[in-house]
Amino acid sequence: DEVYDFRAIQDRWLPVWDELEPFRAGREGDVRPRKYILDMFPYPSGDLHMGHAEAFCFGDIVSRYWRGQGFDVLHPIGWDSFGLPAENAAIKRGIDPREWTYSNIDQQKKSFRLYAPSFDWSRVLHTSDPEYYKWNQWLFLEMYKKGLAYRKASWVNWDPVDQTVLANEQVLDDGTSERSGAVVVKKKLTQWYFKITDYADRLLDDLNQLEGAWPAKVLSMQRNWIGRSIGAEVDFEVEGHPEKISVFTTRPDTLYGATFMVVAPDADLAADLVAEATPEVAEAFQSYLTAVQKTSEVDRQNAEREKTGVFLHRYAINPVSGERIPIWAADYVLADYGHGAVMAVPAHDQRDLDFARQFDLPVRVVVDTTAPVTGVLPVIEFDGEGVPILPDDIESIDPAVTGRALTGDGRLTNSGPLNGLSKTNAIRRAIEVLEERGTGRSAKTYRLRDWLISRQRYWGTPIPILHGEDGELIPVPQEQLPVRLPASEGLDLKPKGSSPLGAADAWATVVDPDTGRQLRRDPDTMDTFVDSSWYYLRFLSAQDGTQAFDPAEAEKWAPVDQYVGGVEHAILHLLYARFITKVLCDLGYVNFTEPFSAVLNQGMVLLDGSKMSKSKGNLVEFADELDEHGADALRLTLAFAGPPEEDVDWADVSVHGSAKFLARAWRVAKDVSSAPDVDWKKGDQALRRHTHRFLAEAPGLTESFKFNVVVARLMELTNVTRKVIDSGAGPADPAVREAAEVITVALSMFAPYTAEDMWHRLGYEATVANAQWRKASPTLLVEESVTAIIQVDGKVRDRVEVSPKISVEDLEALARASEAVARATVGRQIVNVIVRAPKIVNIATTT
Ligand code: ANZ
Repeated sequence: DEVYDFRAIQDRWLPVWDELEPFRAGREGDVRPRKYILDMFPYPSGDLHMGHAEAFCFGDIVSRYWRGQGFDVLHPIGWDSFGLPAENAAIKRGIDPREWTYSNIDQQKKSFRLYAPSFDWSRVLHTSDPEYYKWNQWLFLEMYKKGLAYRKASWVNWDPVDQTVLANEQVLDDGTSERSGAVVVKKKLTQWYFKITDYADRLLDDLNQLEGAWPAKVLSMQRNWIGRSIGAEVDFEVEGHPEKISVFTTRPDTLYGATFMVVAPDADLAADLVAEATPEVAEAFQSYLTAVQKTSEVDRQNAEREKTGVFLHRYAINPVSGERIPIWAADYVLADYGHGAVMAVPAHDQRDLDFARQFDLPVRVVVDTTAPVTGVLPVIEFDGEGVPILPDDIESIDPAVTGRALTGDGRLTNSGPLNGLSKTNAIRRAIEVLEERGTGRSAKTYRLRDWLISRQRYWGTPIPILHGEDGELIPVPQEQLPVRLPASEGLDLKPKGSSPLGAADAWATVVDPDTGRQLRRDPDTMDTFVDSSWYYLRFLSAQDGTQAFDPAEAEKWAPVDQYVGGVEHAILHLLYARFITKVLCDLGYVNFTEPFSAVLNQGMVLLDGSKMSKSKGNLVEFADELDEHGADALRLTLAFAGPPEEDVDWADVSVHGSAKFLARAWRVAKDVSSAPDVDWKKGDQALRRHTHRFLAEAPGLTESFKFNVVVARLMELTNVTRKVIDSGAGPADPAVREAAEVITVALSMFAPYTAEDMWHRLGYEATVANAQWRKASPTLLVEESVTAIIQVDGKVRDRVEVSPKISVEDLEALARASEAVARATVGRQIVNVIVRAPKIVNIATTT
């Protein structure tokens, strides 16, 4: 007897699929509705790993499902092939980053081919190809024209190991580099930025339209990252200084409680203020600044840290009270948030209070938090006995005494025109007062910073700008794109703080054909997040040499219906792709504002509870698993392991179990002995009901990503089918064929090779990938019935067909409604009814 042999099955069908190219989307004349399913494209470091196996398995289930539902599905693949790891590996091994990158891509392509995700291979792209990065340069220039790409000198995050700048997003919470692990320091450099802050409101507000379709966690991470604060901008005159200082505050209601001002020592403003200071003050400031520059951002934001600062011997004037307040520099104020300066209200802000207590500055309460505010009950704390803890006397809540700032609601006091108002009303009134006097206005501030895109590294997209000796910036004309990367031969790629491209003299020097003057190419390359911010559009026109993408194709396919990938991209990549999509929409290239209509984040593949890694020595190699168990068993195992959003522990799964099930399913198809045109209606009714229940439930389960449940239902249906084959009408029963076909089509989402072989054995042509899901028949979804007997005074009077699950009440109601029962009880009274659902009802009457 023939046995299930996954290797033979793989060898048999792979060449057939290569020939058929069943996953080419958008063929001429295809009128099916469309779906665009996208997996986050891989980075070519080595071969594919188990994480890839999992993510691409889920994306493929979704793709194959929608094909089976009658859609023309676009499921493309490409490589995110620029970036530091290639360069670092190249430096370490002395080989060309190009060679390293493309040989890894070849390896991954081979592995993918065997793993068999349903990719449209005609649209492959690699971001390191000039045909691709040419359009990064085009995008850059489009943004430059609109003022959305600009240069500025500022303090940037500097990775001293990789010797390159990092975006804020690439600095971890502990202040180290996401890439090298080095402690990130600050360095002042002139760099290129994309003006993402212009889009902050839209990036925030448009998240509302993704509610429910994106993971809630990702939405909240995006919201926090953008971090919008609403409040006011207040202008303060400075004695003996020509310019006013503006501060951002979320609490303009506390303006009368501002007893000093603090500026960030590293803000230009601070340098301005000490410009005319006495040598002593200037010196104290300088040495403080030097110390601050060695302090990490994280330490500066740590509220627990002891407050430090220097008095600048200057005074600001409170615009509403006219009060004169001292100006200090302190590092708890950040240079690049708001205006880099705060009005300090120590009574109501903890950081300001800590500072005031450290340096003996006045504290003035302007919100009486003990006074009740209409509609808001004061918060009272209770001790263990349930006795309210109340302050003994008013002094006990004085912040200057307790060291605790009063941040709650209350009534304004010591505040002139604001006295008596609640916090919310006082905020509104304070803004009105400021606006009337022209010394302030309502304002918003964001945590989001502009996107720093310059990198001082080799393996990336050259920035298409020429520099004149006078500092003039000249965009490279469109017809000269791409600006190709020079060969790496002869260049020192080792990080040294300036881009290796600057040393490629022949490449970097350009003579202006019109004027004959010498120009130099910008030596920096773009952050690779630029590459991935729009790649989903390039797939629509991957071979188009005349434009980045065809807007007509974008109209047909985009936005992406389902995006699948890791939660590690929850902030950066998704935010940048959303931003660039909005830019392209504003430029008229696309007619939608969000790139990804739905996102699925897969969990991680762990081993023994921890993340797999080479250094831990707990790596399960994808290639080994693929070789040992075959693509289908591997894919099925990943789908069956649990909800896709959750982590999978490889120690807990059974690939053997999956392989056994595949063999069982395969034998069902092999055993079917009826012809394809057999009349299903004549088949075993119980099996047919089971099959149609599966057909009714599997689509909803698949669409809500409950792949593991679908697999479980498939296993059940396979077992029931096997029982019918081994008994009753046997393999010739038409219901057996029906079940086998349904199993085959559904199984093709998880195990395409096995399903293809089953499809062939059932008498059909390749490929099962084109087979359509059948609709569940409503009549077969009605439950089986049983016959209930109704007796009156011990005599059978009626029989009714009821559901085996009928309730006692329903069955009694049916019995009482029976005409036969009515006839049998004429002139009598029912005194007792005993119901044994679903079989029997006994009615007793007065006799
Ligand atoms: C006066 C005030 C009184 C404030 C009060 C708070 C409470 P979020 O919510 O994070 O936006 N601030 C403004 N710019 C700053 C900077 N560059 N570095 C450090 N702190 C800065 O915080 C806004 C508040 O943070 C602002 O409101 C300001 O202090 C401070 F009872 O102004 B507030």
